[in-house]
Amino acid sequence: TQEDGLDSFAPDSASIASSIKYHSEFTPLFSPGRFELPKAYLATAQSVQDMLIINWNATYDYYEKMNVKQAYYLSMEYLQGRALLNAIGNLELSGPYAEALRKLGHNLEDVASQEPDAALGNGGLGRLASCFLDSLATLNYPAWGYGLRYKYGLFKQLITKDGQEEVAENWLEMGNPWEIVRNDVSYPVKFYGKVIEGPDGKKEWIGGEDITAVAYDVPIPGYKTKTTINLRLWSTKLASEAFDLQAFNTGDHAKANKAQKDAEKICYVLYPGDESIEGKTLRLKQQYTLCSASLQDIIRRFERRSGGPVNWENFPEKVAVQMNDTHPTLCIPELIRILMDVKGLSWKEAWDITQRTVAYTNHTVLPEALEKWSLNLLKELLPRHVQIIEMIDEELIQTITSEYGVEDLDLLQQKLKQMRILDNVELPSSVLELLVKSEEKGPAVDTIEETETSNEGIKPSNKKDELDVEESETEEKVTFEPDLKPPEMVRMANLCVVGGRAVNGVAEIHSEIVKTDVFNDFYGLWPEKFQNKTNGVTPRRWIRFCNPDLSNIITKWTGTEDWVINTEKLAELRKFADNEDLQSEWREAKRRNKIKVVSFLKEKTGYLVSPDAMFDVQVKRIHEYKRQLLNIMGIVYRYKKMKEMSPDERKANFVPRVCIFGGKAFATYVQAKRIVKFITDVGATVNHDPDIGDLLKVVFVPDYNVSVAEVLIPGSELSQHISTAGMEASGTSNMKFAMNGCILIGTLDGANVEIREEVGEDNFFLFGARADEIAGLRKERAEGKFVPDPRFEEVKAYVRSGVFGPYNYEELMGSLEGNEGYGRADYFLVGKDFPSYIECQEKVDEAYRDQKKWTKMSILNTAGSYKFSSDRTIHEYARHIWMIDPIVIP
Ligand code: DL6
Repeated sequence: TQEDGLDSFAPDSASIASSIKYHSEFTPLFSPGRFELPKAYLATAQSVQDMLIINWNATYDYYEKMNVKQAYYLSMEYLQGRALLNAIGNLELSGPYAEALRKLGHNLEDVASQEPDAALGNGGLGRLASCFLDSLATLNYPAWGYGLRYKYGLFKQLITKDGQEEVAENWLEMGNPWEIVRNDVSYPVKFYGKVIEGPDGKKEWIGGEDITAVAYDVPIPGYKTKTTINLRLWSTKLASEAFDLQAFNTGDHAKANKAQKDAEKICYVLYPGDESIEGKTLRLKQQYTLCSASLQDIIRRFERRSGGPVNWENFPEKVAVQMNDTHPTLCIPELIRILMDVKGLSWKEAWDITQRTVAYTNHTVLPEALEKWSLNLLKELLPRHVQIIEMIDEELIQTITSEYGVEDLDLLQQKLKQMRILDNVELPSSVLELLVKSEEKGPAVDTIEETETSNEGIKPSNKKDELDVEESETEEKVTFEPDLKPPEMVRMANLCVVGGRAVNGVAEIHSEIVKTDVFNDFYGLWPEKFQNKTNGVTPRRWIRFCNPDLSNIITKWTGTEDWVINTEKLAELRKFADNEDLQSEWREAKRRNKIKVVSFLKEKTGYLVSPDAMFDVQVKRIHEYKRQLLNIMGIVYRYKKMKEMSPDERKANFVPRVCIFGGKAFATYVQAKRIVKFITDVGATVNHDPDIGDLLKVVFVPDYNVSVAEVLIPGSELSQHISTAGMEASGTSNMKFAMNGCILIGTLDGANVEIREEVGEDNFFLFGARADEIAGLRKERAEGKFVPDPRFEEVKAYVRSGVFGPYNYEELMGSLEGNEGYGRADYFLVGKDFPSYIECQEKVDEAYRDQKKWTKMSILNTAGSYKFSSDRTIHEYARHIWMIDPIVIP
C-alpha cells in the first residue's frame, strides 16, 4: 500500500537530525558554528524539502509515463501560509522532527514560527486555492496549480493611531527554501506589437516587447501519500538578448535598466493600484503572463507526452484548465491564438478545443468585482487577442440572434446588450442590417446606451464610486451623441461563461444567484453549463495541525484518525454530544487554546484579556458587505448599556466577552479603513474603562493572515459571519470555525446556509433579512419608508457624541443614513438588521451561561462540519468538471 511505501522510507529522528545539521553547514546567510533559530528553520526546511523533491519527482515521472489527464488550476492568488508544520504533518514526521530538533537544542514550534507566511493572496479566493492543492495531492489527483511569484506578498498591516497603514511584505528576504528555480523552464511573453497577415491568411503577432517568464516550482505534499504535486509560480525578467548593452556601455544606465525593471515589476505585487493607466496596464500584464506562460507550458507537456504526431482533438482528453475567477480569462484567447497561429489549426477547431478545455469558477456577485477591461487598452497591449475576442463575440451574437429571433426586436437588443462580451461596441454590419430591415417593419433600432461606466479590474477601492456606478443603472436610458460615446469595454465574466465548458458558484445559494441573476441570460441559453461546487477547507491544516488538542479528542472518541481524510467520521461525535467526559475534555481543550490566544493577543496588541470571557471573533477582509460595522455598532450598544447600569446589574446582565477583529482593508478602500479606525478607537476607550474591566474588551489583531488564523480559530467560541444576505458568495472561515467547535452567528448567506443545515438550526445563531428580501428592503429605504430602530439611533448618537475620541465619524455614521454625499442610504442594511442582531446576541449570552448546553452545541458544530472538507469539493470538481481520476504513485 502507499502507507507501507512511505513507512519503509520514513526517517528516524537521528537521521533527521543529521540531515538538519548537514544543511545547517551549507545554509548561507548565517555565521558558521552557530545554530540560532533562523538558521535552524532554514536547515530544517531544507531537510524536509529533500524528501518532498524525491516524492515530487516520482509523482511527475509517473504522470509522464502514464500520460494521465491533468487538471490545471490557474489562480492569481495562493494564500499558502507557512509550509513547515504542514509538510512534516502530511509526511507524518512531526514527532521525529520535534525530537531531532530537541536533540539539536530547539523546540519545533519556535523553529516553525521563524517562517514568514507566503501571502500571495488577498482572502478567501486565494486560501481556497491553497486548500484545493492540499486536497488534490492528498486524494492523488493528477493536478497542478499555476500562479505568479509576487516579490512582495499582500501588504503588512500596521495599526497606528490613525488606523491601518500598509508596508511592503518582503517575504522572500531570507530566501524561500520551498521553491526550486527552474531556469530550464521559461517562456517568452509578448506585449504590444502588431498583427500581420501572411499570404495564406495566417495571422502573425510581431514586434512589441518580449519578456521571459521563469518557473519556480513549489512541491505540495499530500497527507499520508507519496503524491506530491506542483505549484508552478512564474517570475518575470527581461529576455537576456533584450538587455541594452550599448546604452549601458555609453553610460545610459538608466535606459539600460529600465527595460529590466519593467519586466521584473510585473511580479512585484498582487493587485497593484489600478487607478492610473500604468496600474491598469500592469494588472493586465500580470494576468496575461499567468495565462500565456501556463498555457505554453501545458501545451509543451501535451506535445511531449503525445510521443509522436500530435492529435489536437485529444487535447481536452488530457488537459482541464480551471480559471479561478475571471483573472485568468485571457487563457481563452491565448489558447486559441496558440492553436491557430502557432499550431496551424482552424478557428473552428481551436474554438471547439478551447470550449472543451476551460472552465470558470465565479466567486462574487458584487458588480464592481466583475472585471471589465478597456477595449482600447487591450488592443494596444494584446492586439491579436482582441481579434480573437471579437470573433468569439460575433459567434455569440449569432447564437443570441438565432435564439431570440427578430420578431421581438426590443428583446433581441436587450439580450445583445446584456450578453455580449464587448460592451458599448457597435454591432457587426450583418446584424445591424438585419435589425434595420426588421425595424423598417417594426420598432426603431436603439443606439448605444450607457448603463454602466468604466469599472475595470478587481477594484476594492473607494466605495463611493461604486455606489455611483450602480445608481446609474436605474437611471433613464440615455442615447449618446457620437462624441459622448461610453467607453468600449470587454466583459471578462461573459467571455468566461461563453468560452467555458462549465460555470460554477461556490455555495448552493450563490450558485442559484449565479443562475437566476448574475448570468441568468446565459443560464437560459446553456443551462447544462451551470453547476454548484460548495467550497471546503482542508481538515489537515484547519483542524489536525492547528488544533492538535481537539484532534486527539476526536481521534479518541471516533476511535480512529481516519477522520482526517474521511471527515464523515466526524459525524460520529454526535452520539457523544451529551457525554460528560467528552464534554469536559472538550472544554479543557478549548480553554488551553484560549490561553494561547491570550498570550498571542498580549504579544501582538499589548492587551491582556481574561480566558474566562467568551471569545467572540470576526476575522476576514474588511468590506462593507461583510458588515464589521454591524458588529462594532452592536458592541457600542452593549458598552452603552453597561455604562448605564450599576456594577451589579452589569455583571448580572452581561456575559464577559473579548471581541476580536482582524482583517485587511484594501489600501484604497477609504470606507473600509474608516471602519478599522472606528474599531480600534472603540477598543482604546472600552479597554481602559475601569467601570467595565473584564466584562468587555475589543481587540483588533494587526496583520491578519493564515498563521494568525491558525492561533485564533481553535481558541474561538463565537464567530461572526454577518454579511448582507446574498452578498457573500460562500465564506470559508465559517467552515474552519465550525470544524473547531466554534458556534456561528450569521445571516442566511453563502455557505452559512449549508452549515446551519448540517450542524442543526439549534446550534447556529441566525438573524437578519433573507437574500430574497434585500431588493425590496433597499427599495423601501430609498423611498424613505424605512423607520430605524430607536436603539440604532441611540448608538449613532452616542458615537457622534465623541465618546470614542476626536476622529470625525460623520462620514461613517452618515453612510448608514444616506445623507447628502453618501450615496445610497445604508446599502448594506446595517440599520435594518441591527435590532435582530442585538436580540440574537442576547440569545448568545443566554446560551453561554449554560456551559453544558454550549459545549454540546460546540461538539455538534464539529460533528456537522464534515461536509466542508475541501476533499469533498475536489472530488466534485474532478468528477463533474475535470473528468480526472485519482492515480496512486507506486
Ligand atoms: O470562493 C472563495 C471565496 C468565497 O468564500 C468568498 O465568499 C468570496 O468573497 C471570495 N471572492 C473573492 C473574489 N472577490 N473578488 N473580487 O475573493 O471567494
